[in-house]
Amino acid sequence: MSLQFERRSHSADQTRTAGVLPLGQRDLLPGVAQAGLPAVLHPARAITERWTSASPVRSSRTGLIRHQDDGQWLYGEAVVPMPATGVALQALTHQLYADLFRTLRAHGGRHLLKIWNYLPRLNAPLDGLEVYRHFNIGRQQAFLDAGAAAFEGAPAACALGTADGPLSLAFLAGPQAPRPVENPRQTSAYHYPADYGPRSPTFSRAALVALAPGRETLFVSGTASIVGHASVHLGDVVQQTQEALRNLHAVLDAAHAATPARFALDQFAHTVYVRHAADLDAVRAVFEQAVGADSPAARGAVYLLADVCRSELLVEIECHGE
Ligand code: 3EB
Repeated sequence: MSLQFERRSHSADQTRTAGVLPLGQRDLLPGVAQAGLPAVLHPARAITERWTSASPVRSSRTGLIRHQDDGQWLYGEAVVPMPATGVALQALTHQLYADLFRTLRAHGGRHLLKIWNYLPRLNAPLDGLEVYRHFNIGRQQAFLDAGAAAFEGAPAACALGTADGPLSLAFLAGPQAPRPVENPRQTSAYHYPADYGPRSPTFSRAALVALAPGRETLFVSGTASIVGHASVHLGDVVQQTQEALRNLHAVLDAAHAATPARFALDQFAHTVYVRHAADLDAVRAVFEQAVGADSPAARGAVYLLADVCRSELLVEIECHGE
């Protein structure tokens, strides 16, 4: 059975669609960060994103995770209040990911494909350590406890910051382990030196999976202006966007070494995270120049207002496509 992605922009009152229960859905609103999701900067409309399945979907709950399952594909999500201390944030992150892995085991050992993480005040210090670094401690420990691949073979992911509100995550899992893809221009995130935090992030640069027989899909993690493990083009949002695009091209090249499928960035569904709303036009101009202003990628791209995992990074792009 196949899994489909669709993205629609509409006026905010048209959010609910009658009929099929989607495997997963999220509603993004212009100007308002809600339910732990970043606000839409462009297009200035509400956006509904849905993962739909051809099979009937069952909803259930495991600990903090609400999930929908069609027997093959599984979409889970959690929205929880942000803890007030670093220790509590580590413990909550650990609990969320422990419940996530419990969900996968309870469904016959499903495999993570892609995870979306959103944390309030991502770059702010909390009890002497950045919020994102506390999160990485809890996340990595849960991967290790679950015997899940915390290093080579970790799923694709992104982790972004909202101004305030709850912490949220969502994930997609499937029947087979995806093939991880790394980027030769970038140090694997799970091998970042300790300067970036006591525990490394647990994600691969991309994950390759067949969402239908013979239909290979590439989930690309949040991709920023990092070369090796260093942030580059500090203070220059145009060059950071160009560098992120070079990294995306490098990830696709690396994927091509692992599959006969051929991916094209101008056909992918992109989410572009912009730290400062004032940078939207500059980022968009670079992105549209790179993929072609009339391409499906340019016409379908959604720009969200979000903090990126390192305070010096101004832009991050995630995408998927077949
Ligand atoms: C980076 O390459 C930028 O912690 O799950 C990108 C994608 C980033 C995923 C994560 C972080 C994460 O390190 C930040």
